[in-house]
Amino acid sequence: MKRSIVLITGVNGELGRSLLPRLTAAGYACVTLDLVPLPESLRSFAVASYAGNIMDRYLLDQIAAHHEFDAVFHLAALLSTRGERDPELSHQVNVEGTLNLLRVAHAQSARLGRAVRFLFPSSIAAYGLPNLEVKRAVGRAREEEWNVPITMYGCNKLYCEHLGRYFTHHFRQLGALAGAARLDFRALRFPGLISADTVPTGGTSDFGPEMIHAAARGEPYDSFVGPDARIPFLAMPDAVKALVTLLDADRERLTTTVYNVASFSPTAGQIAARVARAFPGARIGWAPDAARARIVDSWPEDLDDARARADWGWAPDYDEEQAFSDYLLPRIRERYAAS
Ligand code: AKB
Repeated sequence: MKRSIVLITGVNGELGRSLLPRLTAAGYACVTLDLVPLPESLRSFAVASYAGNIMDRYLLDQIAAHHEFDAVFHLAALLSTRGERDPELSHQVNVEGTLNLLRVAHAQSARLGRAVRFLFPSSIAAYGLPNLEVKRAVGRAREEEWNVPITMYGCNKLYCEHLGRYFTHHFRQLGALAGAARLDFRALRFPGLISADTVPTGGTSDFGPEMIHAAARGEPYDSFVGPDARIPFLAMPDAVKALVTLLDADRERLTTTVYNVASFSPTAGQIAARVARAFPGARIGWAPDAARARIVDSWPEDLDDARARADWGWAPDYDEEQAFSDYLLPRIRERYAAS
């Protein structure tokens, strides 16, 4: 039987590196795209890999002409801290790049005569809370609440959620082809992600993973947020599980195009305490950067993921204790012992 083809952009990022082997193991034929070539260690997981820019519309058209993909995982993005350093570039990559992918995937739907599924990692950054008092009062934010982000990245993600909804339900609604096959856009609002295998770059939730990896390497770490800062996190295997489960979810059961997913919500101080217990020599200091800490404070302290649970059976495998004891600590120890 012909394998279903999926296109993954930004495959060399944290999510992509974990998702690619998982999709291949599930029987998908993966075509990858990233600015830099796929590393040797991941090549065997892809049926074809392209090094290029998502701004290159000609390249995207070429990929679509050569591969009849049924689904796209559009992971390429500039994260929130990087986006604040260059907001215009953030808009180009995160919005114009996404629009290019939506256009290509939409055309592919028309060619195949069926809706291509477009999986989009959105973010907790789509929320914007005005101050800590409101943040504490809100607690677990629902998808439609507090959609007033304070970062360029958050604005980009929120707008792209709307673009995806538009391409799925309203594309060219006045045109003769208004009823033709459309896209099937599905977004996940991820909290901070923590992987045992990779360290993120350019994000503002990076203080969590940076703290853990620095301690495992025996290096000192000064946190850019204070010990009371709190946002939700998800262990990387759960993020990958959420993407793959949403890919396979029955369209008829989906009541929205955007779903929160979450698991545990420690403060930075609680992460530091776990790290100190696991690595007794850990040297964690506090050197809050007011601007980055303000961004973290504008994100909710938890996400209400009731819709994902009800519509497509979302449930994380790792709570905070399991994330550390069953996944992060054993794998990180092994990783740095080997290097
Ligand atoms: C970031 O910090 O920018 C990302 C995110 C929360 O989406 N990790």
